[in-house]
Amino acid sequence: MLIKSKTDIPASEITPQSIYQERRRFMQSVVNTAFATAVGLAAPTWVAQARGIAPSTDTTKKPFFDLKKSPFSTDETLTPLAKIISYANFYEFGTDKSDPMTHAHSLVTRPWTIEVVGEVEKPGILDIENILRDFAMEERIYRMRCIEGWSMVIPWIGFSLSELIKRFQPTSKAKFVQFFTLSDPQQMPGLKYKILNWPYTEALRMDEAQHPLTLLSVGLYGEQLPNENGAPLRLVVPWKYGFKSIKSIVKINLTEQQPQSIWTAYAPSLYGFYANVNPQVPHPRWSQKKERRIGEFFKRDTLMFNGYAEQVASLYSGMDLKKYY
Ligand SMILES: Nc1nc2c(c(=O)[nH]1)N[C@H]1C(S)=C(S)[C@@H](COP(=O)(O)O)O[C@H]1N2
Ligand SMILES: [Mo]
Repeated sequence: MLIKSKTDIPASEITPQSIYQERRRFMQSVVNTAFATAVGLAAPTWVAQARGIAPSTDTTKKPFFDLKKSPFSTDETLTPLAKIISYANFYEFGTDKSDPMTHAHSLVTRPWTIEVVGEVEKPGILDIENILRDFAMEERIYRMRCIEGWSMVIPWIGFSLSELIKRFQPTSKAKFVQFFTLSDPQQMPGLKYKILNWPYTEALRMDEAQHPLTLLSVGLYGEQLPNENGAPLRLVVPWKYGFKSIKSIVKINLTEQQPQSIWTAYAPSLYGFYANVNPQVPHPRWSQKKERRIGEFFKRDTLMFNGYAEQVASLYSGMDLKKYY
């Protein structure tokens, strides 16, 4: 076994990605928990390095080990961690892409609970620590496309939303799943600006929510979610525009009627309930035909359902996707 010692490599050469890639290869080839722990201790510094600040000693940012690799993963080039953190939409912290990096440190992610209510036999509250302990986490590398025309490839960590929904036993009336982000002006400076009708909410149809691709994410790049990307728990729906993938969830409500989301309430003609990635349905402001993969120069064609048509197209058979945009 040949492992180059960390001390042989100048710090400037240790990028989050190179460590991560090296570690992935390593984890794939050996099962050695003691050594994995030693390697893992370096992990919490990656996010801090990417932000250009001192490493956090926060023990809630523990890395993940021995993750199952999801077969749903793409093998496209990963977007660098520094880009994922610094080019983010999280309006609770401001509307610029870099605002979350400047302000999201004030988000307090422990203790954190998620309340599940509505059309369920067993409404209740889950603690994030229990979620991390009880659900089998896996790595899923997904494409993500924003309606603004940029895209990324992100190595998420999480588990299918369907696993969580199951626990609360939906009633036969449950047709939609609605999500709420934390709304605390003390922690979220962007809430001062009433540009949107806070709290941030989103919703999925029940079959979309239960689709195996639909992920509840608790981490990326091998460690727990950076605040900028929606710590400690956020939704990831890879065949829909980014705005559906709601961050920092505190409440889930199962409903019989189709709920509004923050964006459909803001401008129903611009933001539809479905928001499936669809190059054929233009947005008045941004064409949806092409996209810029962050880090690339030339634009690429946007794929139907963001390239996940094989898995999800059947959810919409018989629907006019120009009408149900
Ligand atoms: N609570 C909340 N969730 C949110 C947003 C937001 O402003 N607030 N922005 C959405 C948009 S428009 C996008 S493109 C994605 C971006 O996720 P990322 O920054 O992790 O890439 O988050 C979505 N989830
Ligand atoms: Mo977005």
